[in-house]
Amino acid sequence: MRIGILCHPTYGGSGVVASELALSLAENDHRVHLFSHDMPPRLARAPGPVEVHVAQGSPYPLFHSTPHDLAIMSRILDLHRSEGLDVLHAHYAIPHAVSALQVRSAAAEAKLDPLKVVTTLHGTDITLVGNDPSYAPLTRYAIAASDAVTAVSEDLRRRTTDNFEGVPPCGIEVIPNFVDLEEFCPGAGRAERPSAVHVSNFRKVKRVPWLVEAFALALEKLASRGADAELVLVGDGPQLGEARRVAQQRGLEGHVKFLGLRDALPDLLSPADAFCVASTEESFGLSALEAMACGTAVVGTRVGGLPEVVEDGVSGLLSPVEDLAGFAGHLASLLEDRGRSSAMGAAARERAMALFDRRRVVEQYENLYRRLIGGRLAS
Ligand code: GMT
Repeated sequence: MRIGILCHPTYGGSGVVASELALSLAENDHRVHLFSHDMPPRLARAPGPVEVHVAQGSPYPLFHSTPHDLAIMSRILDLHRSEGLDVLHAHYAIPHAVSALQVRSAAAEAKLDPLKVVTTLHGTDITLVGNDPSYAPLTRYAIAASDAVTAVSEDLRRRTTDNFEGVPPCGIEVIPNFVDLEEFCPGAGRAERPSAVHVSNFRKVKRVPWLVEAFALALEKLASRGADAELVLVGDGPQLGEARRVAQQRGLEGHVKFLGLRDALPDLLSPADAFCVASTEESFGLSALEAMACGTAVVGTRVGGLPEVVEDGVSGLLSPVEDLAGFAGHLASLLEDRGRSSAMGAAARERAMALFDRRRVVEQYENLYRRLIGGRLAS
């Protein structure tokens, strides 16, 4: 199949899923083009035969900001005219699903080969951005007009049909996120000092300062029993400064490490006794899944699709979103009882293998594409 993938060039989340999907499809001998306004970091480091198109557009005094979405749409249309695409797969509803639909109608107008649009909803494109009154009408249109819509969890499918009246639940297929089990795998063993790790873009929804507060409480519990631990924070974003301030106020120097943006995620995830996710919303929790594949148990909040990824009490411990003491208690218990954290980590790896194996999930996308273009492929 000739497949175009349209995504944000993000370090995590939908940018990673789109990049890994593009690489996997190319590995399965499809012709794959990826379109974005910058190079997605996961793809930049991979040698796979995906053709990447970075389109940014030209600045012009009349434009308030350079409209790279229009430049991307032009690039896709141009490529469709010269090489042809069967499927255009948009990751994140705003603006990509809208851009893909616009290309589909421009192609029809020009009597080019018909192009099928698949939209994958990732979370905040529905719950925050897409639901904002300034975008909601267009999000609703994008969902209704796509040839197929997928959501990364049952929870996101439910929230989409609740938020956007008139969208039938059967019209959205759940295809979960996935992980490469060879790249993300258990390493040589635990670090000597018990440790917890967190990876994110430090946006407000991730509540990193709250997590540092929870770690401070957990550390108090451990210290009262003569034990020690550290928290490793990986990533960068708007709440980094606030997280640093909380760490300083709570006297956590020497206990909290800020590593900034890092690529060597499996090496950072696998030695940890726990992976922490303190989000107020999480449609899936891809970094939690990557940690699980590395054999690391998750301490998290019971929000969104996270309970579909982490089996509470088996592959991790979840607590209600406002329960700081409960979260801290879970964290302390895994940092203190390394036998328990290892057993949960092993169960987490098993779950990642059973439900979220890259090869099996990519096959679900291929089947969806084939269903959409089946007749044409046969001819
Ligand atoms: O909202 C974000 O954090 C960004 C978004 C993305 O596009 O990067 O992340 C969402 O998509 C990920 C991939 O499907 C999911 O694993 C995240 O849970 C989801 N984030 C939220 O729902 C907050």
